[in-house]
Amino acid sequence: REGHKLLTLVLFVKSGGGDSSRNSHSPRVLLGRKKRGFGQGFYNGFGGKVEASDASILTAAAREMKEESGLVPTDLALKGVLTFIWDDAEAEQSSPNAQPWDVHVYKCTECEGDVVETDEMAPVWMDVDKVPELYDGRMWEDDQHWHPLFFADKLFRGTFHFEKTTVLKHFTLEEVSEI
Ligand code: 6U4
Ligand code: NA
Ligand code: NA
Repeated sequence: REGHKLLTLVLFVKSGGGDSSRNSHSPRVLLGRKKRGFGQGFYNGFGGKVEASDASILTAAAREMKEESGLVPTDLALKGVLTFIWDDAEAEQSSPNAQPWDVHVYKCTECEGDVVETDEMAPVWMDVDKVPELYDGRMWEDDQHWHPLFFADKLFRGTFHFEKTTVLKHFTLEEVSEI
């Protein structure tokens, strides 16, 4: 949308089973604890701003994934578009969140390369069924709302209004048939 900043977010999901060292057959997701910048301290997927030099939003997502995790995604699928709005006075005065963001959320199921820790992200594999434990303040507050759709492989759109950068005020979220 015009006047919105474009960003990406990639969650790499591996199906469960086949690993005898694990008790759980839950699928796993690669999260990163963000070490700097916007959302510092939160566990999240990998991503960032779409740059003018990116050929597409999808290639921007792949670029950010490589930069922040060392992995090159070979299978990315768009699952959702999330709009984030900050309407508190504090946010209006300061970038980076003075204008709404449209975050394109991708599911990755295949990557090449090895996971590395970067300046931006400390990666960690988590059982998907353990992710809700992080809804105690270690993730963005919106995640607990759209994760169930994402991990059920649904398509979705949502708008989340924040105040004071990280406090969710209200939101709308819907499953959609195409995106
Ligand atoms: P720099 O440091 O300028 O290179 P860049 O990596 O381009 O930044 P960054 O890391 O600030 O961008 O992008 C923010 C990341 O956080 C994107 O992947 C989107 C994600 N994000 C932002 N708000 C979010 C929210 N409320 N919930 C969520 N992810 C969010 O799940
Ligand atoms: Na980033
Ligand atoms: Na980045």
